[in-house]
Amino acid sequence: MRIIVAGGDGFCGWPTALYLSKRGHDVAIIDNMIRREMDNELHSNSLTPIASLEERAAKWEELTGKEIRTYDGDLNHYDFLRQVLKTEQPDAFVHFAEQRSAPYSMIDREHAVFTQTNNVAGNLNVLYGIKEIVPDCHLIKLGTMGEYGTPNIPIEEGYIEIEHKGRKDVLPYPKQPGSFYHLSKVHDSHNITFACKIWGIRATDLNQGVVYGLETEETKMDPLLTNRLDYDGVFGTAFNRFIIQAAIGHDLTVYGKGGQTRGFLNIEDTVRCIEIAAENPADKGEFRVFNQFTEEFSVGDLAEKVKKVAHEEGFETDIAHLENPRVELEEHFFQAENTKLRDLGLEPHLLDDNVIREILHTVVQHKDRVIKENVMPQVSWK
Ligand code: NAD
Ligand code: USQ
Repeated sequence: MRIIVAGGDGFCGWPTALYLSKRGHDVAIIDNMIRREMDNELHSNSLTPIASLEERAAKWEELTGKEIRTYDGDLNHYDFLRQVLKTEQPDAFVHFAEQRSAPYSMIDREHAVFTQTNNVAGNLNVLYGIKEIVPDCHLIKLGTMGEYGTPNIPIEEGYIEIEHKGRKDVLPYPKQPGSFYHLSKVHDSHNITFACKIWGIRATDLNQGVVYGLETEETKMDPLLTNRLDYDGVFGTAFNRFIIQAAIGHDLTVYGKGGQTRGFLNIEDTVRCIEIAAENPADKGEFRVFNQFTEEFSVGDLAEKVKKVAHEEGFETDIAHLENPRVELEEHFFQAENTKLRDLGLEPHLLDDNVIREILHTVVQHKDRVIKENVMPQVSWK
């Protein structure tokens, strides 16, 4: 298949592009490098040193003989996007290219407005581009489990059957997101639902949980192919942050009580889920929703798991319960469906001590790059 990976310079996008290329797909990347600019804005960095996208793609071609074409540009520049779609004629458009940090979206008005403009308008451009230029192309859109929030009933995959005043219907599952970033994903989902209905676009919304790990078989092939790894209080995510904190002897930063429970998955499963979605496209006019995570954990449990392995490896670390900078439930019911991707063939990489140990060993090699002032959370929801 001809596949565009938008956001293909990022944490999920880069390993996905390599994986799809390795599996024989013809891959092109769109990215405007804004994530690298945000590192500069935040005086932060990836824990791992990352090569430029051109260097990465050239190394991949040298090692495998497979070309990944790269387009440096913004989804919000519609003429640019149209041109790429005309040139590439993709069968699938994998859309990772959004501002993805909840704390970044909560810094102030400017960052909230940027997040929603970049994400919602960018996605709308993709929908128009597909309608206008490649109407059969399958949109594979990265959503988030956080669209659902933490309701006191089980979470379904996108839709719920409701009986009300003696009548029944299957309706979109209620959304109660917890940041202006998570809200941008809800707005995207609504726009895609509508576009599928009126134009007959085929789309899959992948409501992904929190991704952990960094390496895949492909990124390990050469240091120039290494994936980025975020650890700061803005872009770092819970589990990866805990492992890096253990490596540098920092207390593990559990926010509040630590009962916040989320869906998690290994980056090695992210890349496979995208392949599964691409190879099993939605029907024309169908807006399909998959919950993309493999296991549920509370952040407190994850911190305990990291602490245990870190101790075994000789790293002394404690768990700190910080005042929660976010507004969220710290103890709640959480039970979410995730059978659709498994039914299509996903065989999860589950979390065990060896997985934690392996990530810890990778992280330790780069621990001197950590900018310590960036580890504590600095963005408040209030
Ligand atoms: P990332 O920030 O590492 O990568 C996103 C990439 O998109 C960056 O390289 C950035 O430069 C690019 N980009 C952003 N806006 C763009 C635009 N307007 N035009 C072109 N390029 C643009 O993020 P990630 O962790 O790889 O996440 C990828 C996607 O997966 C996001 O949509 C995110 O919401 C979703 N997701 C991520 C996680 C996670 O744990 N990382 C979990 C669930 C969902
Ligand atoms: N948390 C801590 N300590 C930390 C960091 C986070 O306790 O040091 C807590 C948060 O308060 C929250 C939970 O861990 O309750 C998850 O936070 P996170 O920063 O790991 O993840 P989140 O902000 O939800 O966002 C990340 C990605 C985002 C994606 C989302 C999937 O950045 O792109 O959409 O995970 S989900 O959470 O399922 O919506």
